Order: sequence, then structure tokens, then C-alpha cells
Amino acid sequence: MRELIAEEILMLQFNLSDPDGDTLSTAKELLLGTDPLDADTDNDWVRDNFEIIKGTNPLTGDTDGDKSGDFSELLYGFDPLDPSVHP
Ligand SMILES: [Ca+2]
Ligand SMILES: [Ca+2]
Ligand SMILES: [Ca+2]
Ligand SMILES: [Ca+2]
Repeated sequence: MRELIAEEILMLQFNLSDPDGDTLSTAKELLLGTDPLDADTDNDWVRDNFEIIKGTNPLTGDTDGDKSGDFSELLYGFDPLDPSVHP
């Protein structure tokens, strides 16, 4: 087996590492612009990985800008991507 060069090892660690435990790898978080050391970058109580699944913006607590936070919209069954419906 050939030896991995330094950059390959670094990339491998990046791809596999998940220090904040939000299931998004550090490489992916850097791509998304989220904080690889914070499972909830925008502190809106919705974890980064869940925001990706739901399609909400992991960098803002109110994706559709209707003044109702993503967390409460999801909690009460409203569409966090539609500003015309909110709690
Ligand atoms: Ca992560
Ligand atoms: Ca994160
Ligand atoms: Ca969040
Ligand atoms: Ca909202």
C-alpha cells in the first residue's frame, strides 16, 4: 500500500471529522459556510444537519423573514420557507 501524502490525509480527516456532532463533516460545513465547531451555527435551536434536510438557512434563525423563528415554525407545523404562513 502506498503512503498517503500529507494533503490526502488532511482531506480525509476533514471529510470524516465531525467535532460538533451534527453529522455534517467539517469539509461539508466549510462548503456550506456553517461552523464546524458548532452544531447550531445560527443558535435558533435547529441543528445544522436538520436545517439542510428541511431546506432552511443554517445561517439565519428566520429563513423566510416573517419574524417567526425556524424552530417555532417547524415545531408548530408551519412552513419555515413560506412567509405567508407562520404561528
Ligand atoms: Ca459537523
Ligand atoms: Ca456545524
Ligand atoms: Ca440552526
Ligand atoms: Ca420564519
